[in-house]
Amino acid sequence: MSLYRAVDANINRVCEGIRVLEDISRFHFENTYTTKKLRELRHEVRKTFSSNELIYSRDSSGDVGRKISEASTLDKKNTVDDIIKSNFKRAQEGLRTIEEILKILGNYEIGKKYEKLRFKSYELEKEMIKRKFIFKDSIYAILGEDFSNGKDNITVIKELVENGIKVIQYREKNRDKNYKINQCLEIKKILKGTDVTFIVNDDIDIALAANADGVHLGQEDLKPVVVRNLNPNFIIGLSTHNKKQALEALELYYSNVIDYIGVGPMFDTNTKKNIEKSDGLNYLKWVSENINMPSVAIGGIKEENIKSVIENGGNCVAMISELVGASDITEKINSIRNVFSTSF
Ligand code: TZP
Ligand code: MG
Repeated sequence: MSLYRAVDANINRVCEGIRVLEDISRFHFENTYTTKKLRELRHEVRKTFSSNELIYSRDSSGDVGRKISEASTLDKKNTVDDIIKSNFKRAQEGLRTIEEILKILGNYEIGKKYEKLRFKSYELEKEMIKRKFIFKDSIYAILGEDFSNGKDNITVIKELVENGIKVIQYREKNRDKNYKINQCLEIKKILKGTDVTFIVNDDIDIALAANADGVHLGQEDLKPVVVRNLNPNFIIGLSTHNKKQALEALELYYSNVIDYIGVGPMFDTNTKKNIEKSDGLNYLKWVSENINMPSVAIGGIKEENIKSVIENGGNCVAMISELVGASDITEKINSIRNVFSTSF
């Protein structure tokens, strides 16, 4: 039956598309997480429907579409993003064809399975294009040996990663550069192959040398536009403490200079010296209603007050002492997640 030819051709097309994405994920992003997910998806596409009909129906030399496809230049691509987009499209369109045809060939249930795979591919697409950074409903952990009860940053970061924390910032105010770069290089090794985003506070030189995912800047640090020019791929965060700074930051976000803002301090904290005050939760609420860009609430956030942060529009919360200073970090993360109902 000729329609089996279409199913056969589309299983191949979908698998080819996913294979391209897998290789981008593996060799370009070095991301074991998405590579693994894509490989699983490809195997599922292959094994969900196999029948002799498919092999008997195969006739690529007689395919009327082949000549059209070989002559076409519509598939020209310029960037990695183009490759990602077009290959997800290819996989999704193919899955849709398989699904529809199987449903009318008396394989309704298998058609439904392909529908599920198509939805899986939409999820994966989101994962792959968001540059690994997850802001929504997420804990943003910040390291600091002055606050971690004698534990060094390496020990702490291992615990954070084991507990599924996805965004981690390196912040050391009282250490020399060599100490910091050595730790950051070690951290990069630990994070290799994970989907954890690694941000360095203040030190652009260290962020560049350690090949971190980004930097977090204060109002007094090097101007974000200078940093953006140093690395177009950095995730750049900027601390803000009032409406004026947030509005300026929004302009920077629109012009692709920064990627997110810090909003705070929410509450009193002893962790940061010479802190610029903010209107706390009121400021956060205003930001959540007026500043349409990713933001991270920070400053004195604890398990007990996190609910109020969420109620005032916070969805990503940064913590230093509450996390790294916890006597049991695993337990602390779990109880925070209970309040926050997040798995990140
Ligand atoms: N920026 C504003 S408040 C703050 C920073 C870095 C300190 C946050 O630390 P903690 O221990 O979570 O209050
Ligand atoms: Mg700073």
